[in-house]
Amino acid sequence: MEQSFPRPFPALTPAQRYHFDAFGYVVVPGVLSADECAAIQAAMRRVRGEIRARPAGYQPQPGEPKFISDQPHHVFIGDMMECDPLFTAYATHPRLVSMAEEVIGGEARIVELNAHLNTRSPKYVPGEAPKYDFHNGTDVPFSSHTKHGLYHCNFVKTLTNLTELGPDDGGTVVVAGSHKIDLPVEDMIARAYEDRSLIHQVIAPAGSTLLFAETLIHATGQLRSDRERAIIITGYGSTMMPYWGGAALTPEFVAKIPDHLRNLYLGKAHWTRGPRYRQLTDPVDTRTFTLADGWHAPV
Ligand SMILES: O=C(O)CCC(=O)C(=O)O
Repeated sequence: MEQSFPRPFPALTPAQRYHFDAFGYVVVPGVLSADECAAIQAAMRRVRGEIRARPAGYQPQPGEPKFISDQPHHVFIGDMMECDPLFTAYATHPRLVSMAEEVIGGEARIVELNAHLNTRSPKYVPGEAPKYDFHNGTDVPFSSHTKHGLYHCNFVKTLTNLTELGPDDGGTVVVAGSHKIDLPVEDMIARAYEDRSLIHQVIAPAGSTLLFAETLIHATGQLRSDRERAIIITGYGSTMMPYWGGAALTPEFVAKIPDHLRNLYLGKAHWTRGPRYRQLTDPVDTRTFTLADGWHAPV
């Protein structure tokens, strides 16, 4: 893939890599510009409006987006890969793919693409210590390995906040360090509620990416402000893993995927997983990549 799909490696600075290892996540600022955030947000809001305008009982056709969750204050959009070229550009952004590969320790494939738009919940009670919908996507013993002393996980997410996230703006919360701890998830969540310093929350400028291992326990944070939060998330797995983001990609979309992105989109039915490893002290690859370097699928 490398010759035809230039991308940085390593994608993280040594300090970012250390932070990821210690806590199971790292927030990388400045991945998307203000204009890129605005453009993706506009596309997400357009899609939300189109889905809401459908007649009652409408069954989405192959390739059409849908709400995974639909509440007045919170929509969770799935199956969105085929409905706007900016979404494919996000999922194939070379720096984001490379961040995921650094965590996987090998070549990545896209396993899902989702977005959330949310405002304050009507259930919000000022002053009450929040409870979160904590979960993880895979378990520690199955999905983890180490190389050169660094932690790797075969299921990774790149979650970019398209709006500013101050302390009251509902940034993602995580149970720090849970990506390495093979204990029952509910026990770890209980400990985190007993000692809330274990719960870290994303507070970051728009355009920052939360890179995390899906072994890490995480949830949507509590939104207390009057602002709407917009985030877009790609899930990546090792190339041998299946696509699991809702409906399968349509044959029409698959036919458009350029050769150099076929493994990224479709994976590879083979145990050769294209290892990609760094040492902690390897300096970051500083080449600049923007959303324009991602693949804008023709519509
Ligand atoms: O809303 C968030 O910040 C987290 C989203 C999440 O947990 C998910 O999409 O699985």
